[in-house]
Amino acid sequence: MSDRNLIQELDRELEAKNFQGLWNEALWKSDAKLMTKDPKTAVLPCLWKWNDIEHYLRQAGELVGLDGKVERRTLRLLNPGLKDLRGQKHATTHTVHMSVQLLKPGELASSHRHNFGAFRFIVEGRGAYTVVEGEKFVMEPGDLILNPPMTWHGHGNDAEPIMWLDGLDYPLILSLQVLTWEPFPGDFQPIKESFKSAAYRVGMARPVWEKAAGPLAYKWEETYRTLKGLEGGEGSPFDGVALEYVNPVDGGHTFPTMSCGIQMLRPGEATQTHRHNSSTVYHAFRGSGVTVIDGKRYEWEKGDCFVVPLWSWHSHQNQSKKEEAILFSMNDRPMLEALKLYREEAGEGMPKV
Ligand code: GTQ
Ligand code: FE2
Repeated sequence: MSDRNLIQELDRELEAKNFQGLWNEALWKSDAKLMTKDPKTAVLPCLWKWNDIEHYLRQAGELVGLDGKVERRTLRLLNPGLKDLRGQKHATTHTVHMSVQLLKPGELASSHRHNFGAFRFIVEGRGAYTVVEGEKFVMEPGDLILNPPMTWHGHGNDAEPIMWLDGLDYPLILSLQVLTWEPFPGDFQPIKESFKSAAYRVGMARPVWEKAAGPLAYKWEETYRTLKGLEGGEGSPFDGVALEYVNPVDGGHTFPTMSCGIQMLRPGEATQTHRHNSSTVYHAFRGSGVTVIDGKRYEWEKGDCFVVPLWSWHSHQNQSKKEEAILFSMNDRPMLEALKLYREEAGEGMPKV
């Protein structure tokens, strides 16, 4: 027998015993495709128009009730690049999910808990509320409400139709194969009317008995005041007047897995190009502009959502000379930093918008 045949025979024998030799040519060839100087991702840039989101969500609002069979009325933003990947669930990026949720007046979305983290960023409508660990958080446009892993939560609405963004680290938790989910015994968790600790949890003086971050809300009024206060300053060359929603418990990222941000692009402001190996999902909260991703223009207006995949060159521009533009965003940078994998590069001399 030739050496080649002998190797093939060896490979077959190894396979039967759950081994694999890296000398296997086909294997090395497919591995070599991954061994590149720059990271490779299946995540594609994608833009979802608010017109579509709103249209389909309202349609679902008429057709789909929250009757116990439907846990949440949410529209998921699916990345077209992840659809056909074998074994990979549909998601907005490989690590995070963004959905838009509609809750109509008179509706209750039952309480449950899970070990994936979640946040709500309110887009439209006011007066509905979410109950997290018995604490009632009234939802108003621009508010960010954190729903840490394993906290019980349900939503209620006795006001007007409301739409908000759900940000979830679900795809990561799923790929780690540790996902858990439980319904609340008794359907909706009662509100602790007398207990309003969330309001006191976020200041410079904090309760000593709380070791982990509980639910909390960043009210739009305060966020906007900070943005406006920094308006006359330098800002970030890549992001304009950009803020991270810092977690007050440890001063770190919003979640151990996800970071949320809000950035104001001043009238006519155009940022420098850069790239990093975290991916970002954006939502245009105010104004309109264009984001150039690897040389391609993505024009966005109020309500639109879009993805900037990891390692793609990108820059933003506010196209209005008069109005400010405000982008809300989420990214998976904390996951990469925790693993000491985070990298970024400035695109010196890269063409701008
Ligand atoms: O509102 O609790 O978009 O559990 C996905 C999973 C929303 C929620 C989502 C959830 C929720
Ligand atoms: Fe949930």
